[in-house]
Amino acid sequence: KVKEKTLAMIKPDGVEGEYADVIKKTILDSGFEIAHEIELQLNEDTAKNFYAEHSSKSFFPSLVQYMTSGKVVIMVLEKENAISDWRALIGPTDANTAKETHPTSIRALCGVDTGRNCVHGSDSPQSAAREISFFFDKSTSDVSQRHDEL
Ligand code: DAT
Ligand code: MG
Repeated sequence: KVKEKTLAMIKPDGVEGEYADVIKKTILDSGFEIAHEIELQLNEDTAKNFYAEHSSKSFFPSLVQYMTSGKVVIMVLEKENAISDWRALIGPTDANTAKETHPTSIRALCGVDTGRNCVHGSDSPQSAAREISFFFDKSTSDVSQRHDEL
């Protein structure tokens, strides 16, 4: 079967809370390969562009503030059904819902509420393609040039 790629991100409170290693172990134990990985600090423009689809929402300023509050770890995950399987593994957007209904999910593990939910996952093949090329140079596995521009 054909492998699929998705974009995963450990958000600032996940990195600060030192959840990166346990999240990466969960990723590997769940059969994903980590094809690329970078750690960086998002600036305001990058966070706004990444979440452009939410720019008209009332929570947008706090989302941008949160996403620029510390370093993030961005990964390209690869396996069959990577997009939907990663969404299932992270759980619902609201970490409180995750704790109630998906107690083994990553957002149940390290999320706080709807806004601070510690991880991101692409929600569709279109989003995955956009988000992977947003952070990583398509033609090469050398990401340094691309992320130096962010
Ligand atoms: P997801 O991250 O599950 O794809 P989304 O795309 O609807 O969720 O929203 C993107 C991020 O925006 C989400 O991870 C956290 C923030 N967010 C969404 N809804 C929110 C709300 N009602 N209040 C505060 N932040 C919210
Ligand atoms: Mg989303």
